[in-house]
Amino acid sequence: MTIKATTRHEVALITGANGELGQGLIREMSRNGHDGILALDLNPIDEDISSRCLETFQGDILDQTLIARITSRFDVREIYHLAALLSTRAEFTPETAHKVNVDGTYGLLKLAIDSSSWRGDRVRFLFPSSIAVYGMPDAETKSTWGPIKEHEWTSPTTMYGCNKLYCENLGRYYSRYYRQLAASEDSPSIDFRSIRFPGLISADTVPSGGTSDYGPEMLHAAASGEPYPCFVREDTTIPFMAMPDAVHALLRLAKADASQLTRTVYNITSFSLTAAEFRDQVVKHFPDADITFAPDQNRQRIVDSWPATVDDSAARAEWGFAPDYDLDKAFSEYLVPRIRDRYQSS
Ligand code: AKB
Repeated sequence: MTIKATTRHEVALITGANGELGQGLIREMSRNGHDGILALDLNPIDEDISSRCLETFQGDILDQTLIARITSRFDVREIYHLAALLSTRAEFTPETAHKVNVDGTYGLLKLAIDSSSWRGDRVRFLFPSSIAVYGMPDAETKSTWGPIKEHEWTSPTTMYGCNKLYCENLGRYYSRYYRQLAASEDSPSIDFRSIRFPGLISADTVPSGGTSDYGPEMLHAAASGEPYPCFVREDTTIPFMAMPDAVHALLRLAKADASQLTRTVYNITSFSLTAAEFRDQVVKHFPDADITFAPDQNRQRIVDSWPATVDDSAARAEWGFAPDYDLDKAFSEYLVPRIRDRYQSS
């Protein structure tokens, strides 16, 4: 009788798989021929997404039994940990946000370090962070500072920003310092890589729970013929990026040669503009758009604490980050045609 060795399928685990970034990432990975995508989300996973995955799980990243079931059946080589409560939603339920954003990430880092130890090889852990880790002290500093570097003004004012910043540090710890006092030199470690994204704009999904959402919300409202009262002032400036560039950046950083990377966290950006300039772009393509400004002082304060521009020179130099879409191209070649299709066909 031959006894078969128990082998587990090598997979990339994607949490928050049904979210904006998750959907874009899974589509791109499956287009690239990835045959080991494991999707996990609290909500049911869209049919179009699940058909591209080896297997999908509906459940909570805090559910240790579910995580153990996944590791007992699959050899997790890579983790794209996208699940999170975004900045606005997190302010309404800060303690829950801490559980999901910090405890959830901690559990997955533990999974990664355990898998690395079993394999004798570092599991790669991709972590989307955000401009929310920054906390500009006042309007004068925000408008005069120039592109912010990764180490500057890291005193966030939101629970979400604090959570992301701490988890970036945990990731760096598990990458470089875990068991630093152990007698043995070969303690396990993970290969943690993180990107601080600007506000993301997708043509396929409407964002929810973020504070940079006013940009994409303006556009989706205009395309669907709805009026939109924008919740920030006209002069509010933050950086944005079209979703395909965000997806490509994550995959590019995942593939980068570790020897080229000097840090675990990188800023990236495409274009910065004011909310009024965003409105102007929308009106250029949807002349009937009904966009007004009705600032919500509380959400305004959050966006005012985020930088107007970021310095992404390290990402460009070390792993070749270069966005395909500038402002005009993002609207005319990606957002507007796709959004028109979406609302015309629905
Ligand atoms: C949010 O608004 O919370 C996110 C972000 C900028 O991190 N989109």
